[in-house]
Amino acid sequence: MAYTLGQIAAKEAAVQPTEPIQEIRERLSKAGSVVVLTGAGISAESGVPTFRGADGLWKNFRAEDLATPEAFARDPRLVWEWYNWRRELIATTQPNPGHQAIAEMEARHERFLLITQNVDGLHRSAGSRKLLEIHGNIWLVRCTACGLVEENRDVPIALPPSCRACRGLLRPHIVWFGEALDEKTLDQCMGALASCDVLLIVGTSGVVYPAASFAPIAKAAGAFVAELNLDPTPQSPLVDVSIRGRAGHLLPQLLQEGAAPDRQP
Ligand code: BV8
Ligand code: ZN
Repeated sequence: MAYTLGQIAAKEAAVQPTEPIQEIRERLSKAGSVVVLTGAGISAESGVPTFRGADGLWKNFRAEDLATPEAFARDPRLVWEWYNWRRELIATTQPNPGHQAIAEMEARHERFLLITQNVDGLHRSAGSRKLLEIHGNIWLVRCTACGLVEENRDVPIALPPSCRACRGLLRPHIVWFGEALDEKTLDQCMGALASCDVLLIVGTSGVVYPAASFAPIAKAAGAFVAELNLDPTPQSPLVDVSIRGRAGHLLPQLLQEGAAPDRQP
């Protein structure tokens, strides 16, 4: 039987391996439970510098040098000046289409959890509520003497900041290198990773633990794991699908019902 050119093209299209973005879209549409893990890359398009990329320096300081209890004990004013600089910058930023797409994903999935390493608060501003900020939040301060935690949106915060309850020295309510994550928060992450059908990892270099262990944990538990990231990462070879690209461009495509994926501009 002779096929027309149109029939041949249709047959070829039918056997094309689904585009990676289409595969993730299909997995999400069938998923009972979805977990999303984000890092600094999702806030890059909002103007928030990343930690390790090309622009990955915060005012010429490496996070590993200043985001530590030792640095704060040695020079609390320097650490607070660094956080004031970041607060001032983050205060001028808005969520981008990547943050908004994840908030929409939460609305579409009954069982959903967003785990973010970011401290900028942009996911909450975009409407995400089923959210664990595992490294804390730059708008929260904690008293080093009595442990009081409260929101403080002063930009800049007057230095040295003191606790309104006991006058103790305040610190950012952020998890620094060498500090343990909140146990309950970590348990919630582990529970979600052990039972999710899809783990979507967006905008993280996958080098900071324990977040860097979440992909293999979910994979071992049987989840479909996908990565959306500008650069390849140590977890790229481990995941089922890894797509190079900008979060603000790729994430909204995951929400388009059945649309043909458009190519990177
Ligand atoms: C813990 C808060 C145990 C600070 C952060 C030696 C001594 C002590 C500890 C360790 C050690 N060796 C290893 C460790 C463990 C350590 C660790 O992992 N270190 C690394 C550096 C090796 N981890 C810890 O210390 C953790 N705690 O292990 O505790 C313990 C147990 C009991 C008792 C005591 C201790 C705590 C880790 C938390 C550290 N705090 N942040 C602050 O922000 O002020 S981590 C910091 O890095 C940020 O939170 C950030 O989110 C995180 C990870 O970075 P990324 O988000 O991935 O950002 P990065 O710039 O690296 O990558 C961005 C990616 O996006 C890039 O790949 C880029 O290609 C991509 N991208 C860019 N633009 C876009 C994009 N993608 C898409 N679209 C775009 N437009
Ligand atoms: Zn206090």
